[in-house]
Amino acid sequence: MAHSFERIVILTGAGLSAESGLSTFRDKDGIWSKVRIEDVATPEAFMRDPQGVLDFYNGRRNNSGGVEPNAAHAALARLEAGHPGEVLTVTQNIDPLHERAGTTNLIHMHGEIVKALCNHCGGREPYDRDLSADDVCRQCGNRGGLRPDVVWFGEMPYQMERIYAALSRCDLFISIGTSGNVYPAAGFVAEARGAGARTVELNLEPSEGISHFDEAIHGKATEIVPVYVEKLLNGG
Ligand code: BJW
Repeated sequence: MAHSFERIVILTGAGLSAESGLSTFRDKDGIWSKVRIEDVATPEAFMRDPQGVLDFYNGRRNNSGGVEPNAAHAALARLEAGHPGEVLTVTQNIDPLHERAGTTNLIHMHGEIVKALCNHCGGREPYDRDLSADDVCRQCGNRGGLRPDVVWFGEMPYQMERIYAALSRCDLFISIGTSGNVYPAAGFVAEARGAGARTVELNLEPSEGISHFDEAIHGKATEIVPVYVEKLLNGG
């Protein structure tokens, strides 16, 4: 009988949403070829130029509103629904496409573009409008501290304890659409492998972490993820 896994952890990155029309970061025409990380994705950038940073994310929020989950998001939701064991999806993506495809056991480790975070009180709220540098927080009433609820360089990603606990118990780790440049996410494969999990990469091209994977399938997410998921759901 084919091997079946009990506890699966899936890590996803920008490549998963690329075919929905959202830009990746480090590909040739990616986001970091157009803006500098130091200007938009650090707490220092926000202190220096709050409205500039808010405008960048307002554009990203507006962009993600009209896009739809693709066949790879849908396949991962089918895996969660149909797999008899546990499936935890950890995404680095700030877009809402996993949940819109139906995934529920989901961690947005780099935050969510559809929420705002108050620098004054730490409160979070759903936010689908443009943020401006003099908006007032509905929870504490302070003006000027609202920012997108996203994790910038130098900030701690969300729910790390829960993620490491799942990595230490999983028997299959699947990394999809991520270049393996950004830590701590880039270290998850080594963590899972160290705990005895089988490690699989599904990506357009070999990632930085390729040597840590037991198996790699390279191609477009919408083509390779559904095929891989069907195989898993059929016990292999
Ligand atoms: C396809 C495809 C298709 C394309 N089908 N595939 C040295 C100095 C300073 C800091 C550090 C340092 N060394 C390590 C650090 C820490 C730092 C870090 O990792 N830096 C590295 C760059 C070196 N990390 C952090 O700061 C993190 N926090 C942290 O470590 O906390 C601990 C701590 C706190 C305080 C003090 C000390 C320690 C936080 C990282 C936050 C990352 N934030 C961003 C922005 C989020 C908001 C936003 O979206 O704007 O997250 S950066 C950006 O990169 C975004 C992504 O989630 C993340 C990962 O990118 P991803 O998803 O891998 O995208 P790409 O573009 O890189 O890759 C896409 C892949 O898809 C490619 O391989 C394509 O081939 C593929 N692809 N089309 C399938 N159709």
